[in-house]
Amino acid sequence: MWFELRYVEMAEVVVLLDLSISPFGSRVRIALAEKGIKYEYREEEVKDKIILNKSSLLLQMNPIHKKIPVLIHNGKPICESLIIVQYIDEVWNDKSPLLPSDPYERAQAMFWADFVDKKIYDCGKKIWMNKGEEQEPGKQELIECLKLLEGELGDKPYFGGDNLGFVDVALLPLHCWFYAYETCGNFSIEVECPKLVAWAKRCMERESVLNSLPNQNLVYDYILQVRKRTGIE
Ligand SMILES: N[C@@H](CCC(=O)N[C@@H](CS)C(=O)NCC(=O)O)C(=O)O
Ligand SMILES: *[C@@H]1O[C@H](CO)[C@@H](O)[C@H](O)[C@H]1NC(C)=O
Ligand SMILES: *[C@@H]1O[C@H](CO)[C@@H](O)[C@H](O)[C@H]1NC(C)=O
Repeated sequence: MWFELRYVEMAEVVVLLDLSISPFGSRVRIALAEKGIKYEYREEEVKDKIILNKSSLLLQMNPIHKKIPVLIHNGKPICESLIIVQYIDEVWNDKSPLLPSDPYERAQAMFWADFVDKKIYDCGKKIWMNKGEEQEPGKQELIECLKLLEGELGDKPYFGGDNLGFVDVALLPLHCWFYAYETCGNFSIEVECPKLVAWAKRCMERESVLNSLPNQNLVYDYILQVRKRTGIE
């Protein structure tokens, strides 16, 4: 009896509903890889290259937002990428902690991850959904935000300090979009924020990160499709 019970408790079934180019899904993939968790990956279907054909499982598991990523842990869904990463950190707490245990430091990490969520993707979109002079406000705002993040990084190897942490996981997937921002906007992020770009390169040396992120050309292709479809190009 005892052994059977233990066996049931230990059998973890982890499924990820995802889309390979998604920066939000990439966060969850990095966290799972850092923790060494085995899981079943399920790619949602895309039609006409840009529109998600949502699976019935996705609609059932995330009926509120109907968005990927969704982590299904032993049959129970967890939604919203940062909440999923926090959940992973709390459930698999035996290795590679992502959030600090000190309440103040923890709050700071959550603040910066929230800052990334509120700013970076939307600034990028102001660049790639516009052209010419109309891109300037987006470019300026993006650089301002990235400089604030660079200040927070300081001289640490990672936002998490000596190890990859919550803010690293939150921001890294957006780095794959930099190439598209730079190409659409004809500017260099590395010239403006060299320390941040060096940080991203350092992180990309980790297998957990490299294997969890889409190639920047795939992201650029996606953005080009959207620009063509909406008549910007
Ligand atoms: N705040 C969400 C954002 C997730 C999100 O925007 N997912 C996109 C793909 S990158 C999606 O599923 N979009 C489908 C839709 O908006 O209907 C998170 O952090 O998980
Ligand atoms: C969308 O997915 C459903 C099944 O989930 C399938 O029957 C349908 O053909 C798909 N539509 C397109 C346009 O791929
Ligand atoms: C891109 O920027 C450079 C200067 O940084 C400029 O010389 C060049 O004309 C620009 N290209 C386009 C297509 O605007």
